[in-house]
Amino acid sequence: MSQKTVRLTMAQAVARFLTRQMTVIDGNKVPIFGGVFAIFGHGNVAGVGEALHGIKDALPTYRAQNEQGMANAAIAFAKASFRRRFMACTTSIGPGALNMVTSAALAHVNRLPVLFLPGDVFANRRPDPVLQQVEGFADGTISANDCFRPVSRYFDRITRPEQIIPALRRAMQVLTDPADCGPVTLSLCQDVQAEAYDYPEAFFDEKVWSSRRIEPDADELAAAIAALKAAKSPVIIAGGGVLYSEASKALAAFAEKHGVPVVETQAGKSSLPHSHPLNMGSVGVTGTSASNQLAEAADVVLAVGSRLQDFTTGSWALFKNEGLKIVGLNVQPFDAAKHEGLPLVADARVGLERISAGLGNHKVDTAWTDKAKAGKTEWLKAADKATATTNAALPSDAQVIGAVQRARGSADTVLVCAAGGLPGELHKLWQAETPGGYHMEYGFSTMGYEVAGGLGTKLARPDSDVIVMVGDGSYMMLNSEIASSIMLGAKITIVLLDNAGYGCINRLQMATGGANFNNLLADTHHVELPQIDFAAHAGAMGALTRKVGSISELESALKETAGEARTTVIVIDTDPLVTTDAGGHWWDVAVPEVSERAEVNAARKGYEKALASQRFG
Ligand SMILES: Cc1ncc(C[n+]2csc(CCOP(=O)(O)OP(=O)(O)O)c2C)c(N)n1
Ligand SMILES: [Mg+2]
Repeated sequence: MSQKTVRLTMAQAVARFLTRQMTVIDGNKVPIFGGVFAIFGHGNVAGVGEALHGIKDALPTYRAQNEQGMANAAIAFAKASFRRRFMACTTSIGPGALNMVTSAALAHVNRLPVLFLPGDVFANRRPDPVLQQVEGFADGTISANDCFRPVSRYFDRITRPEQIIPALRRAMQVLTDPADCGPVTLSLCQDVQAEAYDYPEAFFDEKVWSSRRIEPDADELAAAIAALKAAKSPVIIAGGGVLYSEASKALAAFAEKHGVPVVETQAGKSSLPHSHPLNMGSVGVTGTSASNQLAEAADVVLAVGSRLQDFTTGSWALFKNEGLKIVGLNVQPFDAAKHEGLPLVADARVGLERISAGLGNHKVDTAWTDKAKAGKTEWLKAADKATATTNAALPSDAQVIGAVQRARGSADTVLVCAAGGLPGELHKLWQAETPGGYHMEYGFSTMGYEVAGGLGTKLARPDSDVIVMVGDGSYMMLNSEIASSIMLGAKITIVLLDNAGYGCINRLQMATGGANFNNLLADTHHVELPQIDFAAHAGAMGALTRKVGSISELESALKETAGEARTTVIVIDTDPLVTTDAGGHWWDVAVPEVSERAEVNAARKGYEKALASQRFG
């Protein structure tokens, strides 16, 4: 059999292949790759760079400022697209490539698809060692890119041009697989990028990908139905999998029909509208009192699309019911069986529908649902109090959240955040009405994700009002994609809360008995305290900026700049010490067993007491 072939470089084959991968969104066929972020250097400019130029009308290339930033933007694009679409990122070798490793881990933890195409050293080894080559004394096959291996769902190094055929096929399979989904790294040796090969034309045939919905196994389904039928006090934990499965309607129908209250993880928040009577809000360490009192009493927890990380489970001290049963409804068996759960390996939407059908008209005793509703009413009073404006000299994060909500909270808003004190406050207090209206990267909680994440979100959802809330610490770590957002005309609004340091870590330090040390700028070793003019800094990158002096000024600024086409940064000074007392739960942070500090010894006593309520499973 003679196959029709086309002679291309390996990099040209990659580029052409990417343009042929499609998916269907709302009935329209669209490219599954939303674009390529690229920072060129030796190792990708000649090979991949030439190839991307050749296809730039079919697949746009975006020039970013920092590899970690662009990778975070690409990952945010996938998250905001509910994993239906994703992006590729290409870098030079060495430092350019390694700048993406943190992002690879971020995507790995959060189960988000992204295709990394770092350049690699010469496969033929003739010019070795090339600039930026890491030389292993004992292993000739090692390059810097081996760092991607533990944080990639699929890693491959391309040392011959024809290897790209199976590698790209496998890459697409991983990127589109709901269970194995995560970062793929194809490490492209620079000489091989430029090498020509006669590729089969069929390799470039258009392929339309759809999302697989896994049906449950009959025995697992029967066990899950039996557990829920017997439950007196069931609770549903809605994780990110609910959003990725677009299962919000099925979840609402399930909760209403069977009277089961829903609590939300950081990744799962916005699964149900905040106003839904059975949405109890956030759960766990940053949970509402409404959610946590139900979780404490629950005899059956139906965990839907959740990794059950420590913030969700209160480090496994949250659930107090002796006979607790966890039903793990998850596409990934690894997650479904956690903590001796009854696994129900299935797509979230399909799983909810099948359990519901099995339950028929079974409904939990109304006393349990009424308790939930009463708890929510109580919580909403506490939340209103926390977000209301006072005449304190410095506002709290909660008050800033209240202002952003009042000024710009709508069905079109997407709130983006990742690290610092804000995720906890937002988890408790932000009121999201639309699925995906809350975009929190809290699997890895990576400082510096916020601004870049806002950019990626805007690229995925150009019609949304993307609002980034970020602390001064996170902003200082990575802010340069503000310039990219200006270049791309991708308007985001950044609310920067300046409390002059790492407020949340300072509070954690105090809570564990530590001295105030090296977190707030005032507590650092310094010759001069930095007085950072954040508005001037962001303005220098082209953003519109405002520095506001109060909550009411913030609200006005947010309203006035809503219609602006340009990325806007609004800076407000905040109190580093105040957080919302209501709600919340203990979190396991190991306190030193011996110390010369009396405060540490006291904290250790409290810690040991708390450990006693931890379930070990
Ligand atoms: C890349 C990275 N480095 C360190 C941390 C640990 N960390 C978590 S929050 C935080 C401080 C965040 O400061 P800021 O953004 O100002 O928020 P604040 O705590 O003041 O609300 C630190 C250092 C992290 N999550 N990510
Ligand atoms: Mg801060």
